[in-house]
Amino acid sequence: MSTKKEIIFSGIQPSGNLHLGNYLGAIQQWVDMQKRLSPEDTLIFCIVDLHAITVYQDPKILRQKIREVAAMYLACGIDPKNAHIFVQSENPDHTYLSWVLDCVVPYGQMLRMTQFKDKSQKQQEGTTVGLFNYPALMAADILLYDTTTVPVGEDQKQHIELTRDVAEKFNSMYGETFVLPKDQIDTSAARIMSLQNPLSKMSKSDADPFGSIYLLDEPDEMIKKLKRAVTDSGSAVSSENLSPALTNLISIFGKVTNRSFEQVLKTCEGLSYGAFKTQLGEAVVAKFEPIQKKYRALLEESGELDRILDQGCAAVSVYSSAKIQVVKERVGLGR
Ligand code: ATP
Ligand code: LTN
Repeated sequence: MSTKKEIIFSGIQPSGNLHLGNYLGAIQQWVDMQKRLSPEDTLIFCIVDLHAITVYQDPKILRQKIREVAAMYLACGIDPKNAHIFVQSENPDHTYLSWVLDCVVPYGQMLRMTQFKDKSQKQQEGTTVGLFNYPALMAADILLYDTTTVPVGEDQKQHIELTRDVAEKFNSMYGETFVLPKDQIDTSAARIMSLQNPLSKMSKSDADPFGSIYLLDEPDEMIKKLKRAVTDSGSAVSSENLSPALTNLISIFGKVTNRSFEQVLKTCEGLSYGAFKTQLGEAVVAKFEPIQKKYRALLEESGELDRILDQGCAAVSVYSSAKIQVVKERVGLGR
């Protein structure tokens, strides 16, 4: 990390079970950044429950998922001594700034958001104004803390571009207020694809359970899903003929064993698809078994989780409330 003070912010929606894409595209980067942290840097990881309700969530399940996502951050190695972990809806500064930004973001730019186009197509008449405004709330999350770097998967790139644009526009309308953040995308895991359809991304909201490996899947389930993963008409791993499905599986293998794509390809060259998938399954299980153990222990010790989330929220509120004061003054809100 550079010598300049970094403020890192990211979040995941508690909208379902976390999967390999969330881990490899987001959480693993966060853990790596934490290892390279310098004492002046700040890490903030949020459970973005207000974003989750842009698509209907069963209230009882949502409450449970919020705790589960928080426990999963910790089990994967985020250390509350280094990072603030908090629940988005517990800090009302996010919704406050979101409204102000709604009044700055051009409507035409919001219409171009590809995530909205995809999700609204799936929701049809269930599409809400919240789903449309989603990127303004995300911009608020990021801008409240003078965030410099946002580690995410590739699908979030456009939202971070919009965040920069809205920050720039606000600064030019009202005076220098927000820092322009940049994204950080791990190109080797930017877009983990569904195991059943290598042209669509692995996603919490995928209806086909065989498309995703969930971090809490039982070991035999993980192995079964990988065995069932679609490949192509070939029968053995060959660098001559790499289909999107095989490329995805090799990327996953590389990431869970800390090797490059090329290293995996070299050692697996010539292996039958069956043998390759068995090795991959064993590697995925070996990676997640210790995380699952830690996760279960954390959920049992529920007091500890609450303490961490309370402390996280108290700490971030100090930053965000100061920023809201500046925003009010700049915009002329209140007395
Ligand atoms: P949903 O299906 O509910 O929209 P999701 O599975 O896309 O959820 P998010 O909560 O939107 O997950 O994403 C959390 C983080 O995980 C983001 O940084 C996102 O870019 C990353 N991410 C999600 N899916 C993938 C994927 N398939 N590959 C790489 N990164 C991913
Ligand atoms: N939109 C993100 C989740 C998210 C987020 C953020 C990520 C909400 N606010 C701020 C980074 C920074 C997604 O992954 N779907």
